[in-house]
Amino acid sequence: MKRTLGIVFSFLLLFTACSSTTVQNSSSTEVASIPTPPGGVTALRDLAQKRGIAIGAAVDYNALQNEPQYAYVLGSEFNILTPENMMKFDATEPEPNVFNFVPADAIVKFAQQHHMLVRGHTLVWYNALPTWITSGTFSRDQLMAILKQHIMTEVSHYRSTVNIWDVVNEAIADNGSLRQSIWERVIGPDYLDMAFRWAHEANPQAHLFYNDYAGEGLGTKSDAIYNLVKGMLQRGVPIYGVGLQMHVSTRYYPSTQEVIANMQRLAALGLKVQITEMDVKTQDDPNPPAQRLQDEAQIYHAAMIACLAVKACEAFVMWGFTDKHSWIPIFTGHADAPLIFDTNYQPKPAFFALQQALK
Ligand code: 9MR
Repeated sequence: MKRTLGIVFSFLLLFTACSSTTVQNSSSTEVASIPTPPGGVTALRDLAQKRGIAIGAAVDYNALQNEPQYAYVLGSEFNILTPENMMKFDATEPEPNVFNFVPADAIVKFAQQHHMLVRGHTLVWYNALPTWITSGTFSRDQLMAILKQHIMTEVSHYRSTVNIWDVVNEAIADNGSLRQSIWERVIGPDYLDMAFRWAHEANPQAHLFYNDYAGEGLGTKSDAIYNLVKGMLQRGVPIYGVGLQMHVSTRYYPSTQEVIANMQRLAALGLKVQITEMDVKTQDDPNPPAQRLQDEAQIYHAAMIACLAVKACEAFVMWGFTDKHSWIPIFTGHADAPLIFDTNYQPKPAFFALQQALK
């Protein structure tokens, strides 16, 4: 399968790439042609491995199924992946107690075939819920039973294949308070502790994360996240780390110093950190396109430098890898170029900036 994709992609590159170099994949002895700079370098995953971190991307299931180039670049450049949508509540339990793991299983199989880790995303979120949850009326005990069953079933299903879980996603509001959600309203604030305990019960080996956005640097929200996870540790909740999503833009991004300081204070609690969803929005940037690409590259570079500077930072994951498949144009209604490969799967300045940072 992989060899076939490699051959298909090699032919494509013969026609489309301006520069390509023959490299050897880390996972096998096969040789394939992938886009590399003129000097020729190893894949990002090999550079990252030498620096002791994993590097990866969120996976669009349809693209993985339908585009050989997508699968080829994903499997060649990265050693960790996150299913973008297929492990969410609405995808995995569309009807009460009816579970569907078919798409997520296919993504996990791809990861195994390409020697990639999987970040399970996500067990408890206010969003991506099936209508039977959002329009149902449940007592506290009923909703606790539903959530426990959901978490236990999903984590158990992936007990031998998925070792990292975003157990709770985005539970803190932008002002630092606990975000309102069906879980918070019906169960109460202790739904977070419960979720981590149930996930741990289903797979005691799994590394359990709290994951959120806009809390990468210092400020109200990152303080709230810090206090939340500190409280969990004090209560003996089995939390392993914090996911810093890193959805930033060329107009707003936290300073490297702040990100390092935030990572270090989390590490001082005994937690690991991962950059889990990085992308760089460029659509609001008044600069010419070439300048935006340089600014974007510099922001990726700085985030990688922050991760490499903190021993507890164990992974650098982007929310996709090609501008052809990003949530940002869909969500904002405007074209954008937030990732490290362009829409033709050619590496952008941001790709080379990550390479440079990893060297
Ligand atoms: O990129 C995802 C998009 O395709 C989905 O429609 C959306 C709702 O499920 O979720 C997006 O991913 C989000 C992630 O799960 C959590 N952090 C923010 C991401 C971007 O919105």
